Amino acid sequence: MTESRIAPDLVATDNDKRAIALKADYEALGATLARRGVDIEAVTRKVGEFFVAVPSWGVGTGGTRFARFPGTGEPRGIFDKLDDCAVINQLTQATPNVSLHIPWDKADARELRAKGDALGLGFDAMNSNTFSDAPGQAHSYKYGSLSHTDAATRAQAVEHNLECIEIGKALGSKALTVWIGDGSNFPGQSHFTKAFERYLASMADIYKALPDDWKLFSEHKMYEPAFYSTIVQDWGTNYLIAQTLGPKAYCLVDLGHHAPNTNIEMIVARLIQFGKLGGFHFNDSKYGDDDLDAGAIDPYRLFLVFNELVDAEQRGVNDFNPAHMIDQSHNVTDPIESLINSANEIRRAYAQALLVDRQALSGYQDDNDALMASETLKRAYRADVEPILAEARRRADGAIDPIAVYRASGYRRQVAAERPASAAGGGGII
Ligand SMILES: [Mn+2]
Repeated sequence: MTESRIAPDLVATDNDKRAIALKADYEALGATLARRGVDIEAVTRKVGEFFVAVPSWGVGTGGTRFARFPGTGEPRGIFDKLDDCAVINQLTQATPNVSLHIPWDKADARELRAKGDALGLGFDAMNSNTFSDAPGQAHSYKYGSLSHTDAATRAQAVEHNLECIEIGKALGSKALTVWIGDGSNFPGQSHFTKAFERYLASMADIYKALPDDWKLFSEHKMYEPAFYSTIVQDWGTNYLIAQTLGPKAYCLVDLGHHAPNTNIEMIVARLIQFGKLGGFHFNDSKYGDDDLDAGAIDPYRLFLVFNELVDAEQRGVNDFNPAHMIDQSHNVTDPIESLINSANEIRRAYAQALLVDRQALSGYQDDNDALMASETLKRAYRADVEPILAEARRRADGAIDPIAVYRASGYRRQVAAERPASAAGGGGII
């Protein structure tokens, strides 16, 4: 029996209040979609089976390099974080897995697994950290980690990744995500080729230790913390890494890790075509790696990314099983509310992409009818699929209106009484 952090009665009572209106909205949408030849039940089923992993670091308040303004009742460690993640999953029924970050979430693996089991949570990809120094570590990562000029520093960074794999094995995880901050701040500071050779050699050592049923995700990011050059700066370099390492290596696309206006959906299509799309870190951005909530700035872009994913799914692309993870920093909102909303926005983009009339789209593409091709996408995007999302949640015992139930539950007030205010805490952004 799964432990509930919010009383199931509270969810049921709130759902009862909203059930009649939802039924009417769902039936009206169902009739509209039926006229387009879309079976709403099939869409609702698919949406209910779509899940996205929550990052453990996302439930604490984030910050910028200027300051961090902690909220109340912040999680004190990984066990509190798992409680918060369980609330998000209880209300959305969309986030049954948590992505851990080592060393921030280091704890006894048996205790972690027992806590996850009790809360109905599993563990998604493990994330290593060689972009900051852990207390007492022998070699500093100030000048890099896996690509460092010093062999002992590289070996230490490799060793840390091997430890992440070991912890992940004990937790039932099946993937390791590697993001490094390695790069340079000045022209001439680093030899591009030699540094990349060192990185590839280190990654090959990690790859060798990867269990056969695991995947290795490398995550590219254009800049920050390095401001002149970055070792894994874009999807091209990322693709070279995945190709060089072997079949268990894939590229991870963090939506915020690109220059403004980059055509990310096209990058996604390319990686799918060549079998190297590992998965996503979902978030949104206006200028840089802003780590804003998914769909908050450019929901159409999120839809266009999902349009490529659904296209691949429906074409039956071989071995197509990308990982879906959220990677955000919540600086001005309650992180639980942001993650609830983000999970819903990601499902919304998926639902809208499922509505695209792909046969019509293909015809317009063949006929070079640009206007109607674009309209075909817009027509799916304009559909208000909220009744589908709400119905999928209701059927899984989630909340029709998860934010309303969360606010009514008083969960934040309750944990604030148990968790003393802290100025520090892991507010990492990757
Ligand atoms: Mn990321």
